[in-house]
Amino acid sequence: MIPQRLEHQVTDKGFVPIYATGVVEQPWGDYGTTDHAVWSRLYARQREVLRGRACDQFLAAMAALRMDEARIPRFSDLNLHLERATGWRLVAVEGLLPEVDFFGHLAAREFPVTWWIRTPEQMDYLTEPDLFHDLFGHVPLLMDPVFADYMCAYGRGGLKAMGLGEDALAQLARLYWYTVEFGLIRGSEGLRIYGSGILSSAGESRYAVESDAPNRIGFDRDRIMRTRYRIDSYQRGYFVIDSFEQLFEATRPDFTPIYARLADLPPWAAGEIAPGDDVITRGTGEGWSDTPDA
Ligand code: HBI
Ligand code: FE
Repeated sequence: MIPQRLEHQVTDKGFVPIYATGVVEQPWGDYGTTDHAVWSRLYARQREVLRGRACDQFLAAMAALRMDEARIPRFSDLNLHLERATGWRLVAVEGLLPEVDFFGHLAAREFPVTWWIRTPEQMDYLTEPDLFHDLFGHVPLLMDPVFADYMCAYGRGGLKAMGLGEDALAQLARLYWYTVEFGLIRGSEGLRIYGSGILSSAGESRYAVESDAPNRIGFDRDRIMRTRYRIDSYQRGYFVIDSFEQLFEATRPDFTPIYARLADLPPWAAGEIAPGDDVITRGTGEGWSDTPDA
């Protein structure tokens, strides 16, 4: 899809054209020395942290994409690899999009990437997704054919859920949170990371795989869709898939009757173990605050 130019917007990076559904042109020439240095430091740190912690598909995709470690990549360069591998392409956006636009992009196999990068003071934490989270965290797995199809199915499911009300959207958001953002996968080498929220965080990469504090529970779609999550701390529970095929298969059925059935059941707290859970590790709960779940 060629985005339609709607208007221009003046930002602190200059005069940026705004396209339909939030798409802008990546203002690559406007990145400064500090922007490239932040990318480079974050990239180098995660390259070390993720060895032996990220799943093989992520590590292989990073090698295939040949992202520049010294400078922020141009989305147009990455699109050459992505389009050939799975038909996905990146579009630059200002930040979080309205759900309808976000789902529409995913359904069209377009991943919206926030074009701006955090400041050196925000190396370890920021409250909204930036370029490092979106590009480093989300984009490599779009090179994997099965994961790429899961993301597209999620977008189509999201568009459909928009007509079904808030309960359906809340359940679908939990599925996204506990898979795309904070998912773990188990293989022959043990637990590995595939969730982008973990992959883009040095602290949570170590915590999610090695800490005794969180629960780790075998993937269960309906259980996840009933589970609250944390937005201001590391997760209290992670859900563990065996393969991306398992993930994709879980999204194959029509969710409409599933949403209706689950809406009548109470939600699980973020740190809770539910009856019937396939408990891989039971967390100690160390360091959990008494603030409420999201
Ligand atoms: N927009 N750019 C962007 N990136 C996201 O990850 C995103 C979004 N809008 C909505 C959204 N995520 C959430 O509502 C998901 O749960 C769908
Ligand atoms: Fe994200």
